[in-house]
Parts: sequence; C-alpha cells; structure tokens
Amino acid sequence: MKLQFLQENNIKIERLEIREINLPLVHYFETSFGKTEKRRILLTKIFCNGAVGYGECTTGEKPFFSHETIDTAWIIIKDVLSPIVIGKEWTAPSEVGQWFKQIRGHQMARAAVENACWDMTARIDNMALHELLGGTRNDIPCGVSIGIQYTPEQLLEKIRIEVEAGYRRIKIKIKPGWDYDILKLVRQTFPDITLSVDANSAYTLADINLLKSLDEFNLLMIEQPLSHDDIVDHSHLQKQINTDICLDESITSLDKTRKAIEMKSGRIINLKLGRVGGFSEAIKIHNYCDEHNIPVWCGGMLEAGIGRSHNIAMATLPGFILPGDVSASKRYFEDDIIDPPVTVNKDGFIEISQMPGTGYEPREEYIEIITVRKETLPA
Ligand code: OSB
Ligand code: MG
Repeated sequence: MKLQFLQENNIKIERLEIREINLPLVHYFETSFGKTEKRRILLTKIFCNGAVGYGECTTGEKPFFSHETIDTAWIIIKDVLSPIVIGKEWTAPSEVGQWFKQIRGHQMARAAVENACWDMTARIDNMALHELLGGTRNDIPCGVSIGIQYTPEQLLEKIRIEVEAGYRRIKIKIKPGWDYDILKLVRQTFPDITLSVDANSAYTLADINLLKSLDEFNLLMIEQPLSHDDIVDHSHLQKQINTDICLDESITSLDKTRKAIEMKSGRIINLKLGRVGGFSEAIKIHNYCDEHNIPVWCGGMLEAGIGRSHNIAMATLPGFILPGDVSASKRYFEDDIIDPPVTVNKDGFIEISQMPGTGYEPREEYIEIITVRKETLPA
C-alpha cells in the first residue's frame, strides 16, 4: 500500500490551509519574559490526493522567546514557504526541510509546514508517525514546567499537585527576585524530588555569585540562564558551576548544537521541534547528541494537541532519556483540539499509541469553532 502510493504518486502539497485558533489556558503561564493567559495558535493543514497532514506552529504571541511570533509565521508561510512547496513533489518528507535551507531564521514557521508533511506521510503510509521518525520507545517519561506564581505558597501547592499526579521531574521558572529564596523553600518542602530550573535568559555573567549559589539545591539542571543566542558565556559559566547547564533558546540548528557541545556550553540539550525547524533537523540533532553522550529531552511551548502529539512522537527516539516538558492536555486547556486528549499515567509516562498517524485525531468541528482567521493557499 505504501510503496504503491509512493511509486505511482510522489507526494506533494496541492493545497495548504493556515488558520489561527484562540485557546485560553486553564492557568496563566509566567516566565522571566512575560505572562501568557490565552494562546493564539497557527495550525497548518495540507492536502494531497485526498490525504491530509496537520502541523502546529509553536511560536509565542510576542517575540520574547525567539524572534518569531504567530503573525510573522503567518506571513512567512503565506509569502515565502507556500510558493516553495505547493505543487512540488517529494518522496520523503525530509526533503521538504531541505528546500527551506536558504531561509534565514523562521524555524517555527518552517516546522509548521515540514511537520505537516511528515504527518501526512505517516497517514498515507498507514504507519505510526513515531515509527516513521525512527522512534523506539513505548512510553515516554514526563515532567512539568511550572511558571512563576503570585506567591511562594501557590508554587508549593502546584508542585505538590504535580508530584502527586506522578510527574517524574518538576521544573520551575526562575528570574531575579524569584530564585534563591524560592528554591530554598521548595527544597525544604520537597527534599527528594527531581528538580530543575529554567531562567529563560534572565541572567548575565554579572550574576555569577547567585548562579553559583544554586549549586546547593541539587538541581538536575539549570536551563538557559544566559542570553537567548549565547554559547560563549554559557561555556564560561559551566566551568564555574557544578549544576549542569541545559541549553534551550540557543539551540536553533544542528550547527549551533555542534558548536555548543564543542565549547562545552552545557551538558544537556532541550530539543524543541519548532525551534530547530522541524522533524528532520530535530532528528539530526538527536543523533548528534546521542553520539556525543549528551542527554536530550523534549521541550514544550504550551502546544495544543497537534503540536503536542508531534512532540510525543519525537520523544520516542532513543536519546530522549530525561523526562520532557510534554504533559497532559488538561494541564493547559479545558478542551484540547485532539481526540483523545493527551493523558499521563500515574507513573508519569505517556503511553505511545501504535495507531497509524499520531494516534490523536484533530477535532475538525471544534477547531472550526475556535478559528479566528483562515486562509487557503494558493489563494
Ligand atoms: O523555556 O521551556 C521554555 C513555555 C513557553 C516558552 C518557553 C518555555 C516554556 C515552558 C513550558 O517551559 C513548557 C510546556 O509546558 O509546554
Ligand atoms: Mg526553556
């Protein structure tokens, strides 16, 4: 069935649909760069010969995590990516990413299109997406990322809920003024949990003493303490602290990953599918880290169900040995856009569906209801 389709019809995008949906978060999410209460999410859907594929763009609403926003991604997909891909045939979805190589930046926009091509290929091949990617895990370990709260008590309560739910690693967001004292309190209350912190670039090397002081909390890692595009200062910092640095924002490509590892800018990589431009680049980075004994884990961007299901598929690759930030749908949204929603078992694992595709089907009617704009390309 697979070969027949591929031999007789190379796959191509006949039509590309982009839409924006709005989804309120069940609880606001605050990081050092700002607070999000409602998600504005760009979804892609591609069509070929009656087959479809879905993608989700992982941009934020504002350019605070990276330069991209949902609005820049909309323009890039419409004016730059769609003219490149529409009508052009491919035999493997990894080729699509190659066509975008000439584009500087805009990885999340590229990923939203490339990942839809992988999604469609899995459906056409009647194969599980994780299998198409080369994944080997039957379940994936999950952690949670807990934002900055109004009060320390609120944070402790959130941690308690997630620990009791079975999550295998707790990550809390830190920023100047919400760091040492908060961690001291968290550690006093939960001496044994696997704990990490994420600064989202809130510090500089001038904060070296504060960053050194965090060594006393036995953290699994400190994520992206310094500038969003830096690997030089992180390398200086890693030499001076015991806690493992994990790079998030800085890892935008395989090339950047290689340089960061060569410079010893960190010892762990948070791999985000959108931030690196899609599945092809993510697989390359995974393989590179695996060969260099650098543990990777799957980061999150407050994704709705389509992006979440793609993250889950990616996290089945063998090098994803640490718990990711991919957690249950209900932690984010009252009503996720996929059926079934993502659930996490009491031991803190997501069990991998062996169904063709992702095992999570987009709820078309519901998606239509929460759509605020839509365009079909070519126009
Ligand atoms: O730095 O990992 C991050 C959310 C939005 C932008 C950046 C980050 C995050 C998270 C949340 O930490 C991860 C999630 O639960 O999806
Ligand atoms: Mg991060």
